[in-house]
Amino acid sequence: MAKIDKDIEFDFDEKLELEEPKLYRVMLLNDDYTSMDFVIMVLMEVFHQSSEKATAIMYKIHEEGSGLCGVYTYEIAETKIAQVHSLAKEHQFPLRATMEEE
Ligand code: TYC
Repeated sequence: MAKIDKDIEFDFDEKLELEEPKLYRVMLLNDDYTSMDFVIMVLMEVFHQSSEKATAIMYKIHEEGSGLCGVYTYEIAETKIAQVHSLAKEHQFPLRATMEEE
């Protein structure tokens, strides 16, 4: 293989290693109307949290205004947020989720 080809191959590999996807924190926001049980259900079903962790996260959101549910790539984070909003609408709760870059 010619030297020039080796150099191109090396640069290509190095570029692949450096390009990691950005990650986004998905947060749930507190409100006065969504039931605690519904938030716990969302944390378990959408964010795959255990019952104990889901309960702890729900109380943190309730007390502090928002809380971390999980960290994902952009498209997964967007899908999780859409799932939360769809479930909330279905059950007539105003629950909102947002994402912020890590
Ligand atoms: N504050 C709500 C209540 O008292 C519970 C709640 C917790 C709502 C977390 C939203 O993201 C939330 N029923």
